[in-house]
Amino acid sequence: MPEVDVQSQEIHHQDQHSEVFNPPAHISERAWVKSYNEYKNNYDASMDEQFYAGIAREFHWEKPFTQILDYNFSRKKGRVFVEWFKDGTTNVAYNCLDRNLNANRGDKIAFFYEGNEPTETNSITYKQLHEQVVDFSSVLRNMGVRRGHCVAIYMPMVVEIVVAMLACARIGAIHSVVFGGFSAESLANRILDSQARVLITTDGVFRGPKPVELKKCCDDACRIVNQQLTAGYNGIEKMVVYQRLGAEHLKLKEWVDGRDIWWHDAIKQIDRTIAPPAVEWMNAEDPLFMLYTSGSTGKPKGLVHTTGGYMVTAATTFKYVFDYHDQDIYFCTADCGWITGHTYLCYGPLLNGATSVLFEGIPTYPDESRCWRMIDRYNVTQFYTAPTAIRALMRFGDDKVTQTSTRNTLRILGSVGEPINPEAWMWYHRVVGNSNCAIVDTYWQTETGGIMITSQPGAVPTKPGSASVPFYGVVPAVMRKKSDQSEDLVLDNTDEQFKQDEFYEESQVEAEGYLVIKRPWPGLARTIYGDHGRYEETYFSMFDGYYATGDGCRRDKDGYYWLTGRIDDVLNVSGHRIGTAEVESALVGHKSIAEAAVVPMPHEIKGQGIYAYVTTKEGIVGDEALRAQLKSTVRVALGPIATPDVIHFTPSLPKTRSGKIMRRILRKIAEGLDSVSQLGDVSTLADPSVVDMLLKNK
Ligand code: 6R9
Repeated sequence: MPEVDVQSQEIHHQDQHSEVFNPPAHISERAWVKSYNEYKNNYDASMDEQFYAGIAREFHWEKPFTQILDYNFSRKKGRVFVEWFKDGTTNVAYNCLDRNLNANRGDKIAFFYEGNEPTETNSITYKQLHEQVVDFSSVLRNMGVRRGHCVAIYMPMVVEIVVAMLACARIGAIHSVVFGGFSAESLANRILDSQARVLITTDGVFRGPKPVELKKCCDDACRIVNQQLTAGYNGIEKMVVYQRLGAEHLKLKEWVDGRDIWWHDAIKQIDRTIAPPAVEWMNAEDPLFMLYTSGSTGKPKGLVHTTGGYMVTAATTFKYVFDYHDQDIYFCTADCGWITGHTYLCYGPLLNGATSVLFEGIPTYPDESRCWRMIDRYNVTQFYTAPTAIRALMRFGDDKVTQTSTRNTLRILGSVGEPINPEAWMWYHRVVGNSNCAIVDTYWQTETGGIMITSQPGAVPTKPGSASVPFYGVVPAVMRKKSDQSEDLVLDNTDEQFKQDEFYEESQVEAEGYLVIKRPWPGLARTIYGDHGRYEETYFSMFDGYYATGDGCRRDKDGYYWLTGRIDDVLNVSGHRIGTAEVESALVGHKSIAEAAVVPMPHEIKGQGIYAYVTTKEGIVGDEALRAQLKSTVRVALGPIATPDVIHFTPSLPKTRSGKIMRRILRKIAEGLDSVSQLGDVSTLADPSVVDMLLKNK
């Protein structure tokens, strides 16, 4: 990787936004890593596996590891596997809590909590959090949860979601957090896949002015689960309900005696005469949690993260990327239903003994200045959010930020979830950061466990729109097509078979193509729960010997990476991954629909919106009423985030002679291209007149 000329404020190639921002001096001075050279030296050192072994040894290991890394990324050579610190034993919850108590952080605040209403505030110290986790681990143990069992969690952002996650980790149970905005059906599918017997939820929650009935959703999910039981699996046997609202807000419509129990009652029932369950010492490669994410096919994948490697990646990336120091107050707006909430709200901060702000509400309630006021209220030093939130808040104007807060304590502003457009980047920098903060655009995935590509705030100059350079131990590469007409990177399912030998790894610094990673870093997910074949197929079959991210990218002359978006059938709506196949299958579930094809469309706030082409069954007219029904069908099946923005009725879909839908054409029409000449090659269509029809019906 070439040196970046940190003196120059301009870069000389054809970038639209060519400004380079050097790390502010006041940040570099106190940062863990103070210069590009220092970053580069560390990066070079991280090419040796001893680098992460050294970091791993800073944590408590009940039995020290003697092996560092063993792996195979090549299917041609056999089973794909990755093992870090394999013969060691440790416990992540112990390292998050007990280790901090031992380091005299017992009275340090772990979380400042702010509820949906700004008046609902609270805080919890490391000691108190530890007590709650130990108690809740007793509750789980009393319900028969043992090492290796899976526990499902469906909760809003209350402190108890972290308690539940850590209590699982403490006794070696695998948590599976399902985002509280997912539908009952999605929750049921995830429960069935993981065979969880215990489900933890809340009665409900207010999201802004709107009540959300989580317990009801769990009841519905359990009904769906109960219709699909298999030998040896009896569905949810225990549901623990944390009381967030109480009876005055929501009448619980259903209460199954013997199955359902209030969280506070379960705590009361703990037998204090017997010792709480001891910390379960886990092998480094034992699962810590699983988390579902959408892929190109209909069924969500339960990515499995293991103990030792994930712990090391979460802790290290948090420390360096947010330049976390002991007195800092860190605020991440992510929900624990997503990987960002796992790594950068729960595990990363706690492993560093950090103080964080945990926020239940939404950035626009009671008004659009909520987050900025919170930054002042808690003296936040690092703020981490998503481009979709930045764009949404930007729309309300600078005054909403500048007239309500000073944000003087801020040092670092993070972005995650999708590429951040330079306009939003500049606003974040200038308005939120008073032109005095470092921005870290962090590229990573559910699969990667932690941040992969980013700038370190005190060390690496930033270019708006580029995630910049790889983190320690991460070796990205760009795969390029030999016959590079570089038309469209996005894979089309009409590409008969993806032909590996048409690709090569670009050795030049400047390159454009598929982003892959060449060797394992500790936090990589090790498998898909119950389906290792699918794991190998999804991530290691495209390019033998490489982990395929599913993203396209460009690498500039300075070695900076510019992510260009997914190259598979995955949408990124407000930073959330949604498989086109999931939406399509929900749409064709409606009795009036024959076929559906879903593609992304540009969306000002969400980044990508959902554009659905549907054909109706014989004799059925596509009208406004049907449109509304279809939207609601998808909402019920998958949850509100998957609701299509546009439903386009068409008599037929563009198909090849072999009957495959040509999504390339549909994507271009959704992007607003409206003449046949702009749509590329349509000669392989079985019936080219379909295109005219699609354009006419727009
Ligand atoms: C952490 C997270 C992963 C997908 C990923 C990519 C996109 C995330 C990004 C980014 C450009 C960034 N993505 N961060 N693209 N710049 N800084 O979001 O995980 O929900 O699994 O999504 O999100 O397309 O492949 P996940």
